[in-house]
Amino acid sequence: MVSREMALEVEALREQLEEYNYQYHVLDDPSVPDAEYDRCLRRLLTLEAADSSLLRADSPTQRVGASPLSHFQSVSHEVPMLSLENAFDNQDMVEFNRRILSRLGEEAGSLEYACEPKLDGIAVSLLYVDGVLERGATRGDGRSGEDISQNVRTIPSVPLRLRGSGFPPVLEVRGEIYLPKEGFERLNELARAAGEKPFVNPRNAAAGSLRQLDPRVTATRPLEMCCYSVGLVKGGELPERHVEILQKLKEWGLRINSQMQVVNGIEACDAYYESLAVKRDALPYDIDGIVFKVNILALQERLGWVSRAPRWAIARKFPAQEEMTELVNVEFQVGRTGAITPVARLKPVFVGGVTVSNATLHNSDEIERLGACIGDTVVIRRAGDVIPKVVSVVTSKRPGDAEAIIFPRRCPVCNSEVEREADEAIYRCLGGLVCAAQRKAAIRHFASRRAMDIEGLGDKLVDQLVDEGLLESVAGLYTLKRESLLDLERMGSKSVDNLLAALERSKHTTLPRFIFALGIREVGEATALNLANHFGNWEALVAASESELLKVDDIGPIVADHLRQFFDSRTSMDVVTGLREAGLQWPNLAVQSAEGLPLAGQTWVVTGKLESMGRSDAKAHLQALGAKVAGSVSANTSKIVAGPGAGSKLARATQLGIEVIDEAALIALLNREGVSL
Ligand code: 5U1
Repeated sequence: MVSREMALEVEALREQLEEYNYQYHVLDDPSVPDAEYDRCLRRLLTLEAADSSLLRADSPTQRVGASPLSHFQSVSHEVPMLSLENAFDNQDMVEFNRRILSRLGEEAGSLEYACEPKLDGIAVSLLYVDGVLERGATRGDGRSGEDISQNVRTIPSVPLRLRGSGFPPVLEVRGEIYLPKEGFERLNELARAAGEKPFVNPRNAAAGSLRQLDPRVTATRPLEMCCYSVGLVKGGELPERHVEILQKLKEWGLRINSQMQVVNGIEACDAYYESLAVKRDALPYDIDGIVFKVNILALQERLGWVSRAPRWAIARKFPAQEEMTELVNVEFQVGRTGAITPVARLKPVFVGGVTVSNATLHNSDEIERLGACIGDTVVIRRAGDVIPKVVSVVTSKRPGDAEAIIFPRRCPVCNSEVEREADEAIYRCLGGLVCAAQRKAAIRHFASRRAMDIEGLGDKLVDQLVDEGLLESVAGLYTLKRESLLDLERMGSKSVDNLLAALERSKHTTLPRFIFALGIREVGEATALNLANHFGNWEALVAASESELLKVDDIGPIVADHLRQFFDSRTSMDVVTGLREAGLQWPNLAVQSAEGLPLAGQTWVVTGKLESMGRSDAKAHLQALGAKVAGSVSANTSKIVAGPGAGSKLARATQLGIEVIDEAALIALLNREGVSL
């Protein structure tokens, strides 16, 4: 017999868990760490296990209750799930608006449009009867789809029971199930680690996850649901405007898109499209366009629909991020550290808004995984500023004369031996500075803006200087003769003077820049800054033992080893001597003790995109205030600064109950501490 107290506690726990879920998944504003959620869930599981009469299908414990299916049942959509007409430019939008205005006649004027991103996921329908999730189904052909209720129930942003009151007794909600970018990366990292084939893109991963017959597999996939309309509605009243309906869905516990806006007139639709095009890459999910809908339902009804698409809505597409093209050849590039990267030479193809003719193939493991051959038709993906990559091979289109890709046994530039380090997917040329490719890359890095900032020393000039035998190492830059520079292509006397002046200016540098400019493996700007602050001068740094190096913030055994190798190398240190003899100088730094500084003793983590200052500046400012800045979140982390796109680090911090601040709060703190930005 269940006691009244037990029944009340079960009810209270369910309500509490639903509230936590709502805050986390719908409002994006969790109020408690994950540990508290888990504690309540465990307590509820214990109580329900003690007496099965307490169990209910809509309990938060019942998300993964069901056993695997043998197949999915077919379900018919009483109200068909429509698709959308596409617009590819603003002219198509103007036409769309004109058609609507002419159908509606005079009274329409400047129409109200609801605008929101079109998520690149899988369209689904959720059926709620008396507020309880009865069924989840795929769109299928729009008239009938598959019953994926078991899988849909595992998605935390799908409420098993609607919140509040006032929802129609029968309410079918429609939307997109998708994998956020971060979840997709995590899933693929796990797949790679397990030696499995990674997913090609987030959409395929979401589709594959929903197609699982075993809901326990779906439950491991970080899927989310975002709602954009209603289908079948019986009983009850819904508001008169589309966005008001969506606001209601949000009140009832369903996730809607936070970018949604109502605008007046078609020009404003164009402005919305352009503003989202700029934001597109920073959004935590993939979108393939913007959906515009006539906002007033009475007008939607008057407009009706034609051949499965409503006349009152349209999707204006962004340029495709994936296209097919031919893999014409594979070349091997040697980088600054000798890493050999296969680069796909492609038949030019327009993708993601630009013409792409090269794409990275990463390493030999990736070529093997793709199973690519020269002559293959391949799928290229270019999202935002990301380097285009080959994501898959269309094997059905393989020509009879396709050729295998053979990784070179010797360096394609200097013919030195090539080595594959244990646990590394990368082959490296062992030629060091003997290899012209490594020398060129080292010089380019040395001259780059964040290193020695030598204006006028472009890539083409570096190529010429090395190829003509005028430059053996970065030290040689400072002994270049005016006459030999004048002999080079595109080098008039003005360019030569400018370059010589830039070289002269660069001699007055800072210790962190100098350390960074040397291009020591794994020593980026932040590490160079840590080293400079810790040791204060070059001599102390060079004399530091491996164990002393390990005391520096963020330096582990691998970086310490690379540093020692550099300092122990005769060739490297000869280059440094050459640079100092040429007059390179920097002020020594006071060795900083964090003691007494405002953030002394604190460990911070910076993650996501920081719009105005960038992560490396944020780190440098925090370190200047005495904080340690770590690369990963642990129980020792004091605070985390999270910008848009923050993923697993933010999730872990939330789980551990660590305080999270955004860039604005960081700037406010830096201002309070008198840091000039
Ligand atoms: N954001 C959004 N995506 N999407 C897809 N709204 C939207 N509306 C759709 C579809 C297929 O269809 C309407 C006709 C409800």
